[in-house]
Amino acid sequence: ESEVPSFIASNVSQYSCQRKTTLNNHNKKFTDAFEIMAENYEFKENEVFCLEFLRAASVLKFLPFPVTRMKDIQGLPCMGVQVRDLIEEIIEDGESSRARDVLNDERYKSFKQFTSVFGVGVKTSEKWYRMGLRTLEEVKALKTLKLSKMQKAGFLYYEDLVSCVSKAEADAVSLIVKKAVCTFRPDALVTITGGFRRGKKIGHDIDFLITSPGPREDAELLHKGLLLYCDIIESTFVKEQLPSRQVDAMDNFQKCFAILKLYQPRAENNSDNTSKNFDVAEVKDWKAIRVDLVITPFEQYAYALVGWTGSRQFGRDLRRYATHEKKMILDNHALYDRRKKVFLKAGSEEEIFAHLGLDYVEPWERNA
Ligand code: DCP
Ligand code: MG
Repeated sequence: ESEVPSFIASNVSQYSCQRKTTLNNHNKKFTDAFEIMAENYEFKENEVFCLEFLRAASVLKFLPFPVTRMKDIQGLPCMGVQVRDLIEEIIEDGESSRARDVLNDERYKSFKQFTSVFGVGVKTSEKWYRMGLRTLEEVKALKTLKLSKMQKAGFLYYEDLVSCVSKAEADAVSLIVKKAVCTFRPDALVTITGGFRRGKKIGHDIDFLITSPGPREDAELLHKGLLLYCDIIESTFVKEQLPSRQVDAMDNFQKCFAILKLYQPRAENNSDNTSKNFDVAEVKDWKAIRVDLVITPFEQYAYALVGWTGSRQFGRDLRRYATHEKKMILDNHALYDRRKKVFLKAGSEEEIFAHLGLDYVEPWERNA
């Protein structure tokens, strides 16, 4: 007799692409703890344990009620021993000592700081940590340290980039990007993807998908104007190539990890700037914003849209579902049916779900 009578735990799919997960999370205190555990395992490059906690978090995000007793999770998928222990602890003590230990762990704290810099991932963090570095101050002070162009930009605009992007800022940037793209490609289609497409009110970056009908891909598009930092990755997609089987593989679209200079009126939100900067004339009237621009051929647009809308966990489960339940291979470019040995074309997200035999899941229900 759970709070929601119609809810049957054993009917919950292990795949988040068969669940509808909105942003209305009734179990945040559990999922926050799981995500801390997952991140710690990610820093240790323990993918199996990392995914175990991410899958469990995703199941609890979907639950239509808050978990208050162990009985509430009976019959649910992805509830391994580690996960159940953590849930039990949080039910009993209101918080998890294991998650708290992670938050206080020296290595975790250093990796958390290091990876907060644009261009710094687990590999670089590992290297810095082994060198004895523990804080960003120590990294910055070590003048002999060789930084990539991306990392230099990451440090230069650090404060702006760690303060998240708001929906209003995303909308403002969207107008700018659309205007810029349409000046030389009037028929281009520019779509916000990522968290903002799923209805999130804040994000760490803004993701855009750009395509235009017709055969020509626009290499020009990314090679101009308005960017503070831009790292252009050229397309490496080869026609007829099979979708990648790697779970978290990068796609091969031409893309640009950029930092955009968003001018904004010096309003109240710049007040902390004023207090640090006594020279009022110097007050900065712009904010650095992380933007990902992805250029896709028109016929791959629907696949790219599903992939870049995420969530990351939703995407992982779609691919896992395709592989294990349908003998198909899915990536951000295509869907390949291994039995029929054909590529399945799709002009919309709905068609992709239909090819996979899945009920359509709206973008705002993909917050797995
Ligand atoms: N993605 C992808 N391939 C990549 C990078 C990302 O398919 N190489 C997908 C998974 C993500 C989505 O694109 O769900 C957007 O990536 P983000 O890291 O920007 O994630 P979100 O937009 O979901 O979150 P945030 O609010 O942190 O930006
Ligand atoms: Mg994003």
